[in-house]
Amino acid sequence: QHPDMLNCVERLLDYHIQNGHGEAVCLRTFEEEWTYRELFEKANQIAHVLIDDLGLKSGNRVLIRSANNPMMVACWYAILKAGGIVVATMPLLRSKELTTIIDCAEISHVLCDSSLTEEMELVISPFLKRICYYRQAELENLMVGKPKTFVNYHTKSDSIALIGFTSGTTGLPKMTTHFHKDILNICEAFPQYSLQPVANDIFTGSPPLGFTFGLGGLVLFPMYFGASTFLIEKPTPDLLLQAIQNHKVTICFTAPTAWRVLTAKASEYNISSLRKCVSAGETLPLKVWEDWHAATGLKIIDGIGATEMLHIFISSNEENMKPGSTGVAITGYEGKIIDPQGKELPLNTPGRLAVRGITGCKYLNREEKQKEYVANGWNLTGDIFRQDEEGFFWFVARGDDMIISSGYNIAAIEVESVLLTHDDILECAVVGLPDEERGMLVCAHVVLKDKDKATNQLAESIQQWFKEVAAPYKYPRVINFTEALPKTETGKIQRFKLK
Ligand code: 3SK
Repeated sequence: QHPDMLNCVERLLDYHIQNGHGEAVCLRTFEEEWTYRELFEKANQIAHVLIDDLGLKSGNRVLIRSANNPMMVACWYAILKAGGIVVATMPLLRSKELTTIIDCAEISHVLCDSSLTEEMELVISPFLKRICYYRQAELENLMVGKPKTFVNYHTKSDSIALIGFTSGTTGLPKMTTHFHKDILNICEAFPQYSLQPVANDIFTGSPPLGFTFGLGGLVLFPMYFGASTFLIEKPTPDLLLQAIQNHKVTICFTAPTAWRVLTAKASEYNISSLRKCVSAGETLPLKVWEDWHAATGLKIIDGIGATEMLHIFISSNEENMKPGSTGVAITGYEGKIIDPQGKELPLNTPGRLAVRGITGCKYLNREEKQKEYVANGWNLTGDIFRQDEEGFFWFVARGDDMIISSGYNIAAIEVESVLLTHDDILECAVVGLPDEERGMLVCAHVVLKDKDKATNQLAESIQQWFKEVAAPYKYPRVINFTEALPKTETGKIQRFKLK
C-alpha cells in the first residue's frame, strides 16, 4: 500500500540521503563512481535546469536518448523530480523511429547524450520544444551554479511516471504507461522473490535502460535496496565478465544469448563474486541453463516480463526452481492458462498465458488494443504456456509475430514496412528463423520488382541500407529472394508456411 501522494524518487533516491546512506557508492562504470549523494545533487541540479532553463511544466513528456551511463540515470530521476514523464529510448534508434516516438507520445523535451546527436538532429516534430545535450555539452553548462537541493514535484502515486514503447505486431507502436506506485511495486516483487538483494550487492547487465527489463534490473532494484549498479555503455560478453571480475559484481541481468556466450568465456575470468544470474527477454533454453550451471555452479533465474507489465511476473528462486521452466507467478501476481474464449484450461494443456497483479497494462490512446490485452482484469501476454501440477509455467510458443533475437523484441511487421520502402522490393514477409546463437534471426522473404536483380550483392546492399534507415539490430540477417509469397484466397500472407 502506498500513500495517495507519492513521487517514487523519494523512496528510490532521496530516502538514502535522509537515512545516512549518501556516501555509499551508487553508480559505477569502468571510468568513474558516483555516490548516492552525487547522484542526488546532480539530479536536483538537472531538475532546476528542466524547469528554469528548458521551460518544463508538470506532465510534460521528456525523452531520454542515451546509452546506459550515470548521467542518463541522473536525467531519469531529474525528470520525475521536476514533475515530468520519462520516455527512455534505445540508443540505436534512427531519426525515423525517434520521430514516431516523439509524435506518438507528444514529447516536448529531449535530453540526449551528445555522442548520439546525429540522428536526433534529423527529427522534425511539431511537439518538440527543446533538445538539450549532455556530456561536455549544454546541460552541464546550465547545471553550473544551480542549487543542489530541490523540492520534488508533489504527485499522486497513481500519476504516470513513465511511458514504455512496445512495437507490437501492428503498425503503430503502443505506449504503455506506468504510475509512480508501479515503479515501487516491482521493487517489492521480483527482487524480493528471486534475489533478496542487500546493500553490498553490485548489479550489472546488458539490457538498455530504455527497456524496462534493464531499468528495473540496473537502476530501480539496486537503488531500492541501497545497493550499487555497474553500468556499461556498450556491453559485450568480455566487458560484462571484466566488470564482474574486477568490480566484484554479485548480480547480473542479461538475455539467454549472452548467457550462452558468457558460458564459453567464463573460465577465462574469476567470477566467484557472482551470486545471482537473471535471464529474461526471451525463453531460456534448458541447454544454456545446464551449461552455465556446469561451468560455474550457478543457477540462472529465468523470468518472463512484459513492457505492459513493467517487469517480471513469472520467475523462480534457487529454492523453488525447475530448470527448463520459466517459474511460478511471483509474489504479487497470479497466472493462469486460458483458451481463446477466456476459459481456464486444465493443467498441462497449452494455452494463452493470462496474468494479473500489482502492475498491469495501461495503453495510452489505444482503447481497442487495451481491450485485447486486458480482459476481465487479466493481462493477455500473447505467449503460449502450459502450467504443471506444482504451478510452474512452461513456455510453448509465441502467439504473435514478434521475433526475439539476442534479447531484442523485433516486430515482423515493422521490418516489413521498412523493407517495403526500398526501391527494388515489391513484396515481403518477415519471419523468425530459429538460431543457435541468437535464439532467432530476422529472415525476410522478398519479392523483387525485377526478379533478375536477385543477387547476393543486392541482398547485402539491402541489409546495409536497412541499417541506415532503421535501428541496426532489426535488420534482416537472412534475405531469401522468392518469386511469390504464399497467400490465402483473400490475399493474406501465410506466414506460418514461411516459418
Ligand atoms: O521480455 C521480458 O521478459 C521482459 C522482462 C522484464 C521487463 C520487460 C520485459 C519485456
